[in-house]
Amino acid sequence: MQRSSGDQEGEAARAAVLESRPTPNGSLGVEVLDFDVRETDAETAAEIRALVHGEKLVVFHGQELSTTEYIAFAAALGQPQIYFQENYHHPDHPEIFVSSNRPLNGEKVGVAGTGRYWHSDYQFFEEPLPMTMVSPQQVPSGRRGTNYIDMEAVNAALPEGLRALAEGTRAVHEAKWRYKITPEDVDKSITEILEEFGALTPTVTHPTVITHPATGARCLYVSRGFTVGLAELERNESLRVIGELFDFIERDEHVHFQPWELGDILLWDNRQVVHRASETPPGEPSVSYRIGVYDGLPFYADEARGRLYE
Ligand code: 7UC
Ligand code: FE
Repeated sequence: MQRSSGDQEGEAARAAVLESRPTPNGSLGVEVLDFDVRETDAETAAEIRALVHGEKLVVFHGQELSTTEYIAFAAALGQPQIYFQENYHHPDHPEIFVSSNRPLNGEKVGVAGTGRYWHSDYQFFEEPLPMTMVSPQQVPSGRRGTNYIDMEAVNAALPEGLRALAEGTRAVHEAKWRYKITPEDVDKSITEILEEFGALTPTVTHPTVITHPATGARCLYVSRGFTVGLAELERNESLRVIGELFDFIERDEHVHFQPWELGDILLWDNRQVVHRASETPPGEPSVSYRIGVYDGLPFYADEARGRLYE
């Protein structure tokens, strides 16, 4: 970050303590050098939040943290989230969302293979999750990591026709199609499961293009994972337009792959990127710990806040 002269107001204006450089082989994000996240104080926390808002993805390496130290880092940055479904929780630490295909102390823990589709976390709630961090605990051999797409860049690159169709609309989001069956669901019909989970996660809308509350960046805010339509368009037209948006968003040239190494923490801004977990090769272990962080700002600056869909 640049040292700014004089003005001590605002997070981005403070003198930089952290050193960072662009991620190697990537088009998105920075990696922070020589910093132990256990040393995060109020000033470095403000600087990290500003770095996430400015760079969208921030990667820390070589962090050997206990679960409590990991949660303490999240708490230094903001308010750690408790995920709304308990079956995702770490048994001793509800702040930790566990994506794991390996038992912990002989018991199934968390959910195996989460987020293997393009999405932004909590997009299906009226107040989505501003920041997510993920720390891999067991990394399978071969290619494993998280894919990201910069949605400010995508918005700027949208073909004129698509932009005109999306501009001024609200996108409709639902979680129920991604619901994962739990032992309690045995003997229920698919319809019952959808109704029950749909009642817990009612359909919401957000502006299709959102304005970042800290930077003013304009970001396309839809994903194939959770977005089911555009509210103002007739059903067939809505499906056609979101299909075109998804195909444009997911073009190979828009994708940044961030590989996982043990000791990494990947921290990103859900307002500005969509992400997708890479596949784990069959039989390989894959365990990661996620913590969501509320960064103290509204999710977006647009007046029309998230609301239920009528
Ligand atoms: O299992 C998953 O893919 C989790 C997904 C439904 N939700 C993650 C989130 O925070 O939006
Ligand atoms: Fe996710």
